[in-house]
Amino acid sequence: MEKVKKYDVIIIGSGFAGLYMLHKLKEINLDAIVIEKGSGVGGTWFWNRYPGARCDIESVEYSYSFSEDLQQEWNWSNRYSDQSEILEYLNHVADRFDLRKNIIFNSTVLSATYLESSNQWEINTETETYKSKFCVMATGTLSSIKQPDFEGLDKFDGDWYVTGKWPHEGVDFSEKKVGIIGTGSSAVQSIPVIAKYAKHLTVFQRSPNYSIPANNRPLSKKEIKNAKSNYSQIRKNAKYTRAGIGYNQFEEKKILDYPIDYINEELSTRWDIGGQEIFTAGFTDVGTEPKANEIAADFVRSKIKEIVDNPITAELLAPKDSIGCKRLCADSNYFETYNQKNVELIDINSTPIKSITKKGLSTTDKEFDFDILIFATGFDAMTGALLAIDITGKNHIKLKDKWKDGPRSYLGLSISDFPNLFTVTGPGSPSVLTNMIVAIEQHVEWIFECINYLYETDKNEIEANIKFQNNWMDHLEEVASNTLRYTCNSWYVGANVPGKKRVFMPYAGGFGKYREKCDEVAENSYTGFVVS
Ligand code: N01
Repeated sequence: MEKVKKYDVIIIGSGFAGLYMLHKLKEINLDAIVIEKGSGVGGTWFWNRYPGARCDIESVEYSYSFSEDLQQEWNWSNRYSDQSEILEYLNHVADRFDLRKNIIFNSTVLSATYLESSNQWEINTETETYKSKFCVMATGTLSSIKQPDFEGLDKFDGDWYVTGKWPHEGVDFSEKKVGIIGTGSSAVQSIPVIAKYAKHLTVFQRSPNYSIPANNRPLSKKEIKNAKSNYSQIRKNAKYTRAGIGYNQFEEKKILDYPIDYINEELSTRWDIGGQEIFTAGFTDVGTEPKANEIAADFVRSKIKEIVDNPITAELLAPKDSIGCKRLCADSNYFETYNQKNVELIDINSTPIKSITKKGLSTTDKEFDFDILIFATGFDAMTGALLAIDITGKNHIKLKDKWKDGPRSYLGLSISDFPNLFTVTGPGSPSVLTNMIVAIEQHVEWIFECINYLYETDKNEIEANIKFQNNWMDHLEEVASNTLRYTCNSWYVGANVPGKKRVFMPYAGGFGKYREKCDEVAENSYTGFVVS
């Protein structure tokens, strides 16, 4: 019988979170490994290779802060770098910090079971069994794709792709008739690029999305030099802002306190600078006050109508719900693309998709022929990747049962009945409402300190105290219910996955405050946790 491999810590996933967690644990010489499904590092940036994929937080900020040498030696080419450059950066990090030898690639974790008799996690992949004292889920928040389940897909004669699992070799669209379903961030980024090459592109839209121009451009030498000499201040600011962004401090102004001319001028300036984080940083009440929100929403709707030539198309592309309720998109010529002769928009509310056919797709109105179909239909966000693993805690409790009415955790870091299991940017933490890299670093450092504390104090187990967990969940719900994000059918509340319980999953109280809370918990010997 093959010997079970034993470690101090097993990390699942080698994206931004898993790589940094591994690096930290190596610092204190713990025996740690990462188990990774893909053949390379990168997580979301390994899989999401669709045309046009790039970050929507400026690269200078969407990068690790933990190593001064790393931030001084790495040069970002663009304001918002594309997927290939971010992946190159993560490969550089893996090599520079000598992480690869502790990563097991091409290995999917199927189950994780807590063995109470030995205080160990048993991790099973398709072929191996591992054991460890601690298990860190660095599985990502938008990493579990919604598998397309359209009727008739198996009969389609052409090629089809999912944006979140794009082929490494790329896709040739030239002379092809292409159909794309979905108009979220992935579609908004890919549509302009596909439209450049395809003979014809048909976009099937269920709900329009607000999008702000990214105004992406190469960074000048001066800007790079400036960022490098100010990194310590930028990073320091980012740690205590609402969204983990250091450059663009939120203005403490309220739309409802200003005349419309001033508001339009302010929003125009921000629209011209570009970037969803710049646009939203102008006024504080857009996310909470329906009247303020309507003014900002109206501004964007009028921009869409200015850009799009065909008034019927423009009307369809202009969202009617509140702005920022779903995550804002950042685009490069998204709305402009609908002025191209080879691009057409189909509203599938008025003419729903009946099925995928042998030749393409059929709506209640028409038959479409396609060579290629693309599904930009999103993710089972925040819980999908965790629940894809059969996780069993104390007393044989399954995470999928414990979370059947929505995820519950303490601080998005730990779950009662699941000792020594940590979730990086898990549901219950600010996570997807922040600059993910700043949120990841904060969690990794907190988990690192916690594990270190347990070793130093000779403790075996830590898990969330159920009372504190319940209080945290009540607080999360209360904070979220005071925001407009609470009100719409977004992936923040799981509304995009049929059958998923509607629960607001990330913590909306702001990153700075959340960090202070986590620090306070650690400083007080982990209040709210059962340490034994
Ligand atoms: O997914 P989405 P995404 N029939 O869920 C439609 C991050 N991200 O991959 O809105 C027809 O936003 C669905 O319609 P509706 C970012 O946080 C970041 O685009 O449910 N349509 C929607 O239009 C983002 O928010 C970047 O009515 C169906 C679309 O598919 C998150 O990932 C880039 C359908 C899905 O949009 C998710 O973005 C990309 C169906 N059965 C992603 N099912 C950056 O810029 C779904 N849709 C860094």
